[in-house]
Amino acid sequence: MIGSIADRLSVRPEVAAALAAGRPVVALESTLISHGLPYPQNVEVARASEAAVRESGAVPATIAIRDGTILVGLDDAALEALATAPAGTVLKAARPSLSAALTRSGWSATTVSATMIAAHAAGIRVFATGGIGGVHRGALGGPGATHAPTFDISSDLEELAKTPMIVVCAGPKAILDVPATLEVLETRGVPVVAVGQEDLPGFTARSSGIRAPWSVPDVAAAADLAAAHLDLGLGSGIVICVPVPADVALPDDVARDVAEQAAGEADSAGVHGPALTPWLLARIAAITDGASVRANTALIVNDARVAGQIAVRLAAVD
Ligand code: PSU
Ligand code: MN
Repeated sequence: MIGSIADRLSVRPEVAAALAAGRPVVALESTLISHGLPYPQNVEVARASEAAVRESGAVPATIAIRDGTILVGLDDAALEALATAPAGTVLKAARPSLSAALTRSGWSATTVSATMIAAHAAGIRVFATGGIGGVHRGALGGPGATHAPTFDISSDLEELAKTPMIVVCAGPKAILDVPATLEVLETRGVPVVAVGQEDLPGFTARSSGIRAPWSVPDVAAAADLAAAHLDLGLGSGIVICVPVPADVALPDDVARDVAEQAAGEADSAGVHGPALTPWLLARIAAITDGASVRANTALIVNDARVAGQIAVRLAAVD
């Protein structure tokens, strides 16, 4: 037998020491490195995210899987190896593919769901990503649908329902059916909170065009609400949404239009399953001539910085 998740963890000494002393730690995911961004932007953003967490006063722990072990905290050589691994060799590991990832050799990158599982097992409470996965367009059919429902709903949403963790992002990815994603999160007991604005942030755009279920004026208020949510022991996670930095944001209507165009093309091309999200992100990068990648990298680093600030505030009141 290979043991439980906790048995498979290898926690970097710096991270283990911080956790043991109650100092702030922020988990970072690795699928955005292997599947979400092109090289070299992927390794640059991984390094910059770690630096942003440190500038906030917390310790970063990028999580990935290598040769059957869940690494909680990657050193620079490991980040580079993951970012440069030949296309197709890195498995995208989510809750349903964790057992496969842990029983094969080589690299697997962890999505939001798999990163939450590993981070929670390691005792980490705060996690930063770019945009959470959710309900894909066409997942539920509906008016105007050209085919039967695909039921493509990210395992990120189920994980948020059952793993108590603070997830900092720039909103659900704009490629998704955002209203349906919010409805699922509400049903499953996951608070979704916008920071500094009433609108739900729209991933590479400042606004999704939808009002957020809840909003708070600043990061400190977000941290306090998130701490209260975890304290109550409800079992679910909480999503803190921080808008992409204004200087690189795509205009709201552009972000929505390209997402719709790319989703239509993916449908025609028959792309589905775990390959869909990476395909859409790459297609949108091409359509926007790299502008979406600039926004995506900036928002990831910004989320890491804010997650660090939240982790610091949590550690201070413990
Ligand atoms: N945020 C980004 N880029 C990404 C992701 C998040 O800026 O590539 C990844 C996360 O790992 C998330 C995954 O869990 O996309 C969602 O994939 P899917 O829709 O197949 O569940
Ligand atoms: Mn899916």
